[in-house]
Amino acid sequence: MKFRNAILITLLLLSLPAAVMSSNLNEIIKGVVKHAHTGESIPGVHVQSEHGTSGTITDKNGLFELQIEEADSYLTVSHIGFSGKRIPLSEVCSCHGKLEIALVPVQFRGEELLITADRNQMQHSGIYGSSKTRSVEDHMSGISGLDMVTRANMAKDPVIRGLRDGRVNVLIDGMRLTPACVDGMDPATAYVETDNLQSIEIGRGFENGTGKQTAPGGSVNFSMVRPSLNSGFRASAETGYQSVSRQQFYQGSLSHGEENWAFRLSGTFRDAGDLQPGGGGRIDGSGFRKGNVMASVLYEASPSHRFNLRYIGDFAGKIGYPSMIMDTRRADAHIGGLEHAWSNPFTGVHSITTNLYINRVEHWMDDYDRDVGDREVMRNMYMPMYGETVTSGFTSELSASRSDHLFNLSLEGFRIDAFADMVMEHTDPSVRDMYLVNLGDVVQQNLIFSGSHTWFAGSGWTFATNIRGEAGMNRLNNESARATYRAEYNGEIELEPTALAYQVGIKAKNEISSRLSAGFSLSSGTRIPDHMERYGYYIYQPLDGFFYIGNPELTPERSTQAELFTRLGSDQSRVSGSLSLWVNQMDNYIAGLRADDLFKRMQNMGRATLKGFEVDASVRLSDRWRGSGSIAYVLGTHQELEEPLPMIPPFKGHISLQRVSESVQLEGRFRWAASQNRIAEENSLETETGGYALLDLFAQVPLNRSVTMQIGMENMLNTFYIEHLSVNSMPAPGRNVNLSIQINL
Ligand SMILES: [Cu+2]
Repeated sequence: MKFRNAILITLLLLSLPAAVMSSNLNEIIKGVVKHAHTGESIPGVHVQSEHGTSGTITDKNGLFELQIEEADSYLTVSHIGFSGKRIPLSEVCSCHGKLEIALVPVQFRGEELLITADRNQMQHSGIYGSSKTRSVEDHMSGISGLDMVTRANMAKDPVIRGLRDGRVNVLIDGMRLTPACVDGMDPATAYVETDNLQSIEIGRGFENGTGKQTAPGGSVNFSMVRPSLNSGFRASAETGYQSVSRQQFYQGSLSHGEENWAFRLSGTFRDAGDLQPGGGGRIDGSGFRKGNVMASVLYEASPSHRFNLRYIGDFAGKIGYPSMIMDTRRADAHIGGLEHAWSNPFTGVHSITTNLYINRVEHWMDDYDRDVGDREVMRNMYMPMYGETVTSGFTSELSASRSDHLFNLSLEGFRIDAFADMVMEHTDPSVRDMYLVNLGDVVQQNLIFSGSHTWFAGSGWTFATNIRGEAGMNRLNNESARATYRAEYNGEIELEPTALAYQVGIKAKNEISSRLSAGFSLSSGTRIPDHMERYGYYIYQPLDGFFYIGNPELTPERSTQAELFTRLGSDQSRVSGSLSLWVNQMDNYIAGLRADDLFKRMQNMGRATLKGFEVDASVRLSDRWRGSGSIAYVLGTHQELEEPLPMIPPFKGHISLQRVSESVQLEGRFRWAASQNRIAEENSLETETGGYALLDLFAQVPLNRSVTMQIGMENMLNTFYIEHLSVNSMPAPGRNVNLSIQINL
């Protein structure tokens, strides 16, 4: 009740000055924003007077109306993916008619990857934005507030503000994907190749998530490249080598675009050997081999209807997980989706985008290459495991605007079918094999409705509210799994639980001056337990070495978050930066409660609190030189257990210096992390890790119009270090010399 009152009072207080100041009008400017190359109008563009006293966004036809004050001298126009503009009002107001503003799309070298965090473009993603040899995880590694759980040489799991797994949504073009490995060897990042990426959108926390698919930790959405119309025939090829794992890399793509249809086909192959940690040596059995294909067809049925059919296939051979007790023998993923984009369906409605998808992931792992007679867990037993998931669903989003108001509505439905089992084969042939179902034909069905409203209220104020409702249903279909659960919970157990969840949030932002904006957000919501938390049985969690038993009767976990943020400058200014301070209080926190030295049972475990901050800064030192840096910190405490939350990333940051040019591009980077001594000891087993500092150097050299060479050296001093979020303290890569050649036709 207190919380709700606080929101109301704050809202009232905030809207007061806005109401007073907006009466101080002077002149109205009308205009239209167009694409400089195609002449198409651009909806959703931010138009503001310089002192931020008023602002608006363009409607479906790219039109806007803006009230300006005497004090204003410039109009700023900005939109993600376009170069911003600053227009002197002295020129604007004398022309009286409709102002026409042409925005030039940001010229990326090759097909450069755009990375945004909380909808702001991250400027320090490095010159390797156009290099396809870099894995997706590398591109995300410079984002403050985002960390990665490392298990092996590949496939890292994103952690946002200290939360991971079901608390972070990882989406591919808005599609959900459910890992098939019960040990987390196949996070969604495993199925995305850099070559197929247009952008990575990262949202930190509830409020900054990609809106409709928000989760308490945040979200990562990988937007895949769409074929472009009228582009003619294009081809690219790239090959590269990384010394640290003797990884060879080959990639190629073909695309063709006519007036109303286009296609793109691409393939990537990676073959990596054993990883070399800092200081030398090789980690035995850490190599992998993996191929990925993507096909995408775009068809424009009419100017307002576009269809995009796409398929991603990912096929991995043996992937070594030396820090775990088994390796992946094979992993296959098929991801398919059909998107329909309907632009300007009705007056005031910009677009309705609907996506239908289905994906299937299969995962085989075993320990046949291990010496099972010489280990502590499950000695003298081979444990081949199989997992399979099918995730199908739809999303439909509508975006509309009316004068200063922007509306988004979305409906999402998805279904997960998951199965996993294992055989325990004793090395002594006289002992009979045992069979265990880890996920007994689990079904999860969820329906989600969400809506958001953004109001550009004038006087530099922006207010946003959002609301989300979710209904979820779980089922356990496999008879033996049902029997197991009944026995585990003494018969009295609801095996087909249903649950409701909600989320509400508000956000207020004020442009204090043309260079500075600040605001806050408050949100509260619940999360329905996922299929693993409810029905995973005997799931080995290598993060803490326990076997987990699910709990069908878990109730939704609540998260209440507050954030203060301030942003200095914009993408165009010489100095820009942002600061976020946040706190996340989680009640009914879902975690495994230690039952004995081997088992944990999933429970709602009282209150956990996370708090932290992120700072990002970027400076244009000259026309060519750019500096940037970031730091991030998270503090996590489990109140009920009176101990730190496990697997919280250490205080860390980076500084980089870039030379941006049409010819030779250079980047030097200094990455560091402090030690992490706040570890869980009672309920979890965790080890402290020391701090480290690393130096990297990269260069990109165009050899001629179509050939570009990239060369780099990471961890130049070959420092030995262990990342705190690495599973079972697997050492991180040592000095890595990498080289790649890219050809664009
Ligand atoms: Cu696995």
